[in-house]
Amino acid sequence: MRIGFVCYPTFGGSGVVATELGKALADKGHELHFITYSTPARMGSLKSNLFYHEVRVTDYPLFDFQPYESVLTSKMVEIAINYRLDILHVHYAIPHASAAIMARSILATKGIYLPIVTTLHGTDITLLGKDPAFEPVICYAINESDAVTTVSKSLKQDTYNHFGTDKEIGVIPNFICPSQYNQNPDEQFRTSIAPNGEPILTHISNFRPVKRIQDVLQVFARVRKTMPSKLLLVGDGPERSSMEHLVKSLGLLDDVTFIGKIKNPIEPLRVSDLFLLTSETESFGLAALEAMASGVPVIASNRGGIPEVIQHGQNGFLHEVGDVNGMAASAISLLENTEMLGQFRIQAKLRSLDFNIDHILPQYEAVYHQLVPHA
Ligand code: GMT
Repeated sequence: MRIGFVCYPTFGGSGVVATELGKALADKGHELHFITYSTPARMGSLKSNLFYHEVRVTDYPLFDFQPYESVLTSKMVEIAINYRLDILHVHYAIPHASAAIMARSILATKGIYLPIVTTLHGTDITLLGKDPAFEPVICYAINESDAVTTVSKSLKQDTYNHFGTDKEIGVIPNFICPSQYNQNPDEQFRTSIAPNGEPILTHISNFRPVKRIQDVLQVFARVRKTMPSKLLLVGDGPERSSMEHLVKSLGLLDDVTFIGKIKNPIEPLRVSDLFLLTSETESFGLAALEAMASGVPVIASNRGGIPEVIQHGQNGFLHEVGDVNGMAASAISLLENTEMLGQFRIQAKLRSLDFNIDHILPQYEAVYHQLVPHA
């Protein structure tokens, strides 16, 4: 099948899921065309059936705001025609799904049928979806897509709640590729972070307010009061400098390391003992699943799709949003009990295998085949 993929090329969860899915589909023999404004962060090396088409917006002096959505639409039309795409799979509602609907209409005027699969990832529904500036466009894009999927049952319910749509929505969870998690930890890196063998707690995100990184720091401050320990913060975003100030005012400068954006989050996960995800909400929590695949239990908030991934008391602990005392108590109880921590590590890895890409990829293929039975 010839499939167009539109996604954000960044390190954000939706871009990562789209890129890994696209690569896996190409490995299975499909022809994959990524259409986006820069090379997807997790793209890796190109293959003969894996293409990247750049959407380049020309900087006309007339525009205060560059019309990216129009240029993206034109690119989708061009690629669909030139490469005879069978289907277009867009990740994130805006502007990808709305642009795709426009592209489909343009193609229809040329006698070309291009079905659109839209995968909703979270903030397109839970944050932007609530904003009247976007709501009508997102709702239209959902209703007009040929198939819609969400990455968790919780996000499906949120979509119904926010948009009052009766569109049929399939749930296809996010996934991991287990083979990426088989390497040993980099002991030199571990020693550089925790020279005396202290436990390492880790958080990875795009440092947006929804992640509540202040809670990560408050949890760590409580753990640090009880035992020598280290906190590794991976990623970057709008909250980073205020969090650096908070680290200073909590007196944690010697024990917290900000390592910024990195290409491969599995490297820090391999040296971690616990993962913290204190978000206000998460449609799924891909970072938590990646931690579990690395054998790292997770302390998290019990919101959104997180409970569909982490099993409380087996491979992690879930608490109310903002319950930093509860989260810290759970973290301390695990770190103080090496036998329990070992069990949780095994259970975390086992649980992650429920999300093996080998189970998930056929679910997407089934959606494509339903829309294009003869491709
Ligand atoms: O986590 C983010 O803020 C990035 C965002 C994105 O759209 O890239 O992530 C969302 O999609 C991920 C992949 O499906 C999910 O694992 C994340 O839970 C979701 N983030 C939120 O719902 C806040």
